[in-house]
Formats: sequence, structure tokens, C-alpha cells
Amino acid sequence: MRGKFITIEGTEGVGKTTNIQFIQSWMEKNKLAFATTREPGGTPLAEQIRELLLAPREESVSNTAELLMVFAARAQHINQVIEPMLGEGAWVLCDRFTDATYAYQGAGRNMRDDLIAELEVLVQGSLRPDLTLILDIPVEIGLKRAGERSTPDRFELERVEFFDRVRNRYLQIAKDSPERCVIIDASQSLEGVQKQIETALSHFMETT
Ligand code: Z5A
Repeated sequence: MRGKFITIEGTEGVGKTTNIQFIQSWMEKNKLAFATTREPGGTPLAEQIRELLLAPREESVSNTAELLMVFAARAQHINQVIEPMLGEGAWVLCDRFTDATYAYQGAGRNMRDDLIAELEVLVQGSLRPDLTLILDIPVEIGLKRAGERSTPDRFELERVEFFDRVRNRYLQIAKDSPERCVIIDASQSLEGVQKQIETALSHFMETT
């Protein structure tokens, strides 16, 4: 049987990395075969594209170049990792996927949704996540959490208004696709966040 494709999304510093470890333990407890991966990245080539994409640089990066880099990395990732793993029956847990493109390149950079949708079809065919957990917190709190942790990448240097647009798009995506998306209130304590994640995963497993 084909595996399930689960994605985890949100603005900067919402706690994706922290909670992915929790989801991995949940999958182990439930004896599921799974692979954890991330976007942009997940293969040697896609990780190189990630470095190009995130590095702060003096040259301004065109929005189209950024969009194509994201989808070039995704094409390689799907071909080399996501589809083979799902085909083997493993669950794939992916830190960000195409919702991030609609949020960052679409809402953040004001790129047209129909262009993103065309690339989505070209690169993914019919592949879409089965479940998406959207971790949500006010932008200022996320930026503070992320800033305390590491030096900012090219996206983290953006203004608060950019991340407000990103956050609002994620909330809109959740509204438009309630059968796939679950919003997790990530402003709670880690324990509270993980309780919500566990409820969402258990419900998904029971109903899928
Ligand atoms: N990008 C794009 O533009 N288009 C696309 O299509 C895709 C991506 C796929 C890299 O993503 C960038 O790529 C991203 C968008 C762009 N923008 N940036 N930057 P990324 O996912 O690798 O990077 P990120 O969003 O910056 O993730 P992050 O900074 O690693 O954050 P996080 O993983 O969500 O958070 P964390 O590291 O788990 O937690 C942050 C801190 O908060 C840490 O110290 C935790 O201990 C703490 N924390 C976590 N949860 C809590 C709670 N509940 N309470 C208190 N403290 C907490």
C-alpha cells in the first residue's frame, strides 16, 4: 500500500524542526515505516539549490529565479526521494512543501498564483500532501524565536509585513483546504503544541 505524505508548514521560528522530532517518535510508537525530509532540499542536488536560495547576497535575486529554484529542487526531491518512498509504502514527513511556495513566493513576493499552479502541475503531476500541519503564531514571536537560534538567512532578513502576508496566506490555505490542513496553535507551550499535533495525527490515522 502506498505511504502517506505529511507536510509541516508555518512562518519562521514556529517550531517545525522541534516538533518534527516529536512526530518521528509518534510514528515509531505506531510502528510506521517513515522517512523525514525537507524543502528546499532532501537530495544532494536539492540541498545545493537550498544553499543558493538562502544565502544572503548583495546581488538582488529575481522573483522568477527564486520561484524556479524552489521548483527545480522540488522536482529532484520528488523524483529521488518522495515518490520512491511513498511507492515503497513508507510515510514521508516533509518540512515544508508547495504551500510554502504559495505563501512565500505567492503572498510574500506577490507572484501570480496561476504561475505557481502551472509549475505545481508540471513538477508534481497529481502529487499533493495527504495531511498538512500548519503551525501558527504571531509573526513577531516566531521571528524572535528564530533570531535567538541562528544568524538570519536571506528570507529572515525580510520585513515583518512580508511575514504577515506569508502567515495570512497559510491561514487562507487552511480555510480553503479544511480536509487536508490542520492549524496548530504554536504559541502554546511545547507540551500544548504536541498535544494538538498528536490529536491531529491520531484523527488522520483513524480516518484514512
Ligand atoms: N521557502 C520558500 O520560500 N519557498 C518554498 O517553497 C519553500 C521554502 C519550501 C527555509 O525554510 C526557507 O525556505 C524558509 C522559506 C523558504 N524561510 N526562511 N527562512 P526552513 O523551514 O528551513 O527555515 P525556517 O522557516 O526559518 O525554519 P526554522 O527557523 O528552522 O524554524 P522552525 O523549524 O519552525 O523552528 P524551530 O527551530 O523548531 O524553533 C525555533 C526556536 O523556538 C527554537 O529555539 C525552539 O527551541 C523554540 N521553540 C519551539 N517551539 C516552542 C514553543 N512551543 N515554545 C517556546 N519555544 C519554542
